[in-house]
Amino acid sequence: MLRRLARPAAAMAVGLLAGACVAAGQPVWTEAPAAALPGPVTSASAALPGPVTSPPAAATAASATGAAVLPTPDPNAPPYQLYDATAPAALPGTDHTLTLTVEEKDVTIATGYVVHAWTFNGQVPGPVIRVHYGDTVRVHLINPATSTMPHSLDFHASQVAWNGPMQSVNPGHDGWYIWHADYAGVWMYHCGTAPAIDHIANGMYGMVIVEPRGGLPKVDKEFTIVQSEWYFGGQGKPSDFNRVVVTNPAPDFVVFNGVANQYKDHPLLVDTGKTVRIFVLDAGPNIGTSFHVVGTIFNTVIKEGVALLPGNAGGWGSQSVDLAPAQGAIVQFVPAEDGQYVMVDHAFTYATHGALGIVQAGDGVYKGSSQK
Ligand SMILES: [Cu+2]
Repeated sequence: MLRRLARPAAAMAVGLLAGACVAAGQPVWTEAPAAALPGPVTSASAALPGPVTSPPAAATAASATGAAVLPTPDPNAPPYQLYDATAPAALPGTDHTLTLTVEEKDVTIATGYVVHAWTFNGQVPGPVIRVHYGDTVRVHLINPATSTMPHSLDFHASQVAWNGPMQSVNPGHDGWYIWHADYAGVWMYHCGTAPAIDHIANGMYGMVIVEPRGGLPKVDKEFTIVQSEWYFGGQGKPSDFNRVVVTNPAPDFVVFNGVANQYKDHPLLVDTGKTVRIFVLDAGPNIGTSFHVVGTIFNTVIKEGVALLPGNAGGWGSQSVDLAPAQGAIVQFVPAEDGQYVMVDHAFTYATHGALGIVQAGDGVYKGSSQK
């Protein structure tokens, strides 16, 4: 049995490492009309005025293993585009047709730092796709002729053969990836073109939410947070591949929704005493998260199909959710009083490199109500 399995496994490994071409004749890749993905997020709905943050501390411990010294921030770099963390509504109906278009473009990932990213629909992360258990999702991947390389899709929410719809699409071509939402959860999607680590490190990832049977209960506020790393390769250049692939990675920036410290500059606004739900995904490519919101306790954690729910018999709660790369969770908490609650990767070196934001309850002014 082992011998029979060894050859296909080796062939797959070679394919993953060496890259794959468009698989001619694959029945799942057919021409069909496309519809634009509803509701890609492009701007903040509730941006607070505030000081421009200083860039995260530079990695200074230069070594032969992955760390490097960041150049000084470019004062002429365009400001970053705020990624709206508000969770989108679930797509209406049960059979969805979406389009993801590859766009290789410059993206400001921290104040003063620009990466030539590879994106889905021009944004990092790609659009959040939210559906219900049992839905069918038909994704049209377009790789324009202006692209410099093949790209592809891998939906972790799907059950498909790797050598089927995940195959790479060359520039100037398109393809279809059809999947069924057989399991609820917070899932990763990403470009899987070899080396996949490079395509993820350059921005080609996003979140899928599959709501459970019966849907999720309505809460006051919902957000999506995707944590990932950037390995800066120079202004206007892709990530530094040599530093992406070392076994002790030292990213220059660790970010929520693509940009260092953006929700420190523009807090997420919530209501005191009401439930906040955050869909969290760790996209890596290399480093997990210990996602924590300072001053709150998660009364709900649904991580990879395992649930801690409010009202449990023992009165259990949770302080942080640990996610390895390509794991997702739903967390919920209730801000007890007006004030600011800091959202971090509690592996604190990564918080100092950009994985930090603020959840602001009420007007954000602490009034001492919890201390009576
Ligand atoms: Cu790609």
